[in-house]
Amino acid sequence: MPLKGEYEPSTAQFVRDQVELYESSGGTQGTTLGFLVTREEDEELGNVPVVILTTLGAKSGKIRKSPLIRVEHDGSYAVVASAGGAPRHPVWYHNVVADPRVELQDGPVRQDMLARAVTGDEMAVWWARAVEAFPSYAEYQRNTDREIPVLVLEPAAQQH
Ligand code: F42
Repeated sequence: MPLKGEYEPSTAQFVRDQVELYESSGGTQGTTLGFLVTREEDEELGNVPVVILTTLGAKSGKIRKSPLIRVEHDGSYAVVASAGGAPRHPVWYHNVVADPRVELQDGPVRQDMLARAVTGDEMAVWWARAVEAFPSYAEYQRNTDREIPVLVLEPAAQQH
């Protein structure tokens, strides 16, 4: 069931712009890292694919949308709360911890998903997949004492 509420764009202009282009193009444009890095860097990185995570604001109850690196395996996804290696978790992470019902848009496909934290061996498997998709994650983790959390998203329809 899609999340209900008033959309509140991010305070970061590049995030607002990427979400706007991604959604208005039906997931055909703005679908790579190009908004976070230069076009040349994006090409060098192999045009890293990006998904849009929709969460419910833990305090405001508003709809929040965050472009994130696409890390997918067999229909499940991981979202990595790296925030560029910042000392604090990104705010969207707290939203998902507070309410695991999220939406994920991967290109033209938008799904209701349920999020769960992963630890131990499962975390190691998903972390390896994340670093393979975006090697900078490993550098971010090296540069911060904060353990960068990973949440796995599975289609809500499959869970009863
Ligand atoms: N960030 C990542 O962490 N991981 C990625 O893989 C990633 C990839 C990526 C690719 C492209 C791109 O353009 C951006 C990318 N980002 C990635 C950045 C990501 O989209 C976010 O901008 C970043 O992670 C920071 O997320 P944030 O939620 O901390 O954003 C802040 C700036 C923000 O929007 N703050 C809002 C504000 O008004 O200041 C509040 C947002 C919010 O959810 N508020 C909650 C509410 O209730 O509404 C309050 C929650 C609380 O507990 O305070």
